[in-house]
Amino acid sequence: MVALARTLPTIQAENPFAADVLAGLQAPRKHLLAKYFYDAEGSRLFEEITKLPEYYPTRTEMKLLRDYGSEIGKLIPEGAALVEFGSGSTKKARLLLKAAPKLAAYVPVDICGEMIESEAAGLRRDRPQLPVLPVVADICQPFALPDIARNAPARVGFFPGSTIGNFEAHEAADFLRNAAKILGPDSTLIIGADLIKAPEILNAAYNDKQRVTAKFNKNLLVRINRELGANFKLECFEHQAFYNRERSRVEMHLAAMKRQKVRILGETIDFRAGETIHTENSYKYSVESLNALAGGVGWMPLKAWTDAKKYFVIASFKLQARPKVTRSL
Ligand code: AVI
Repeated sequence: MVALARTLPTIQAENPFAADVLAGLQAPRKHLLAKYFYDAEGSRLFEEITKLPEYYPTRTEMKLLRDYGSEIGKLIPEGAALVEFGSGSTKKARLLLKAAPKLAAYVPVDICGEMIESEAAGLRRDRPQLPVLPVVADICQPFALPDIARNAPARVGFFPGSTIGNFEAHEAADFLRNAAKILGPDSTLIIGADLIKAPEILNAAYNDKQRVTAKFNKNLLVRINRELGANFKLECFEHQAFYNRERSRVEMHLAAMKRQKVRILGETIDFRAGETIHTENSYKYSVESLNALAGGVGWMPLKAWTDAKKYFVIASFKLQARPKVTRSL
């Protein structure tokens, strides 16, 4: 019998996870995409991370929303639609919704349908007057808003959690352009981002004593073993996370502790001792660099709120009206 060689484009069409993993592990610098962390166990581990003493971002952003919620809420006009990008849990939106009691709709958008449907059900129970209209979509791709949100007199986007930090600069700019198209002219955008700070604090946040972040990182290998039939030996890889000052980012890697071979989808991947798989970047911003990124694609900075230690920022932006092209006679 002739074995049919399945090409990378075929695998890509059938199973993008398989194709991305193979391409990443066969690249000269091995890497995996951070979006694949979030299977059921990865999402559970991330929830655990947000409660760790060393991981300050979630706690700090929640406090900012509690302290300045009523001020931030003033950016949401009566009758507007609030669109949350990559929402997952509604706990942050709830703090904003408190300050914006009369909305046309709250539209949580997430790739994981199960999660937003169950969160939406909870919110509908607590706010029966508020139309909660989840959209299952990739926030980096164009998608349509529900009619109520599209026809509302105003739209406000909300992108908390410093998720913007997990994008490369060009991806962040693409996301911001996509958000502008989805929200439309005159809209407002509220973004939560982690700020540049002392390396010791950043290094501790991604190397917690309980090793939950290490488990979260290694869970990617568990997922690859389970879903793609690979044979990664977890005890042969170690979690590494460090702040790269030149690039203003925390990098996460999985380092091979010795020379080894791993089988995956009929391929053999060779690892040198110490060689790493780069699994995540978490970019840290300054208020100025965030404003420059957003301003560069038409989002003009309004107001920004930071905590006393300047660990985190919630920044707001208004979509600049496109300059009218006047034709000279
Ligand atoms: C989801 N994201 C903003 C987290 C971060 O801090 O970049 C993911 C994470 N990775 C390790 N710890 C938390």
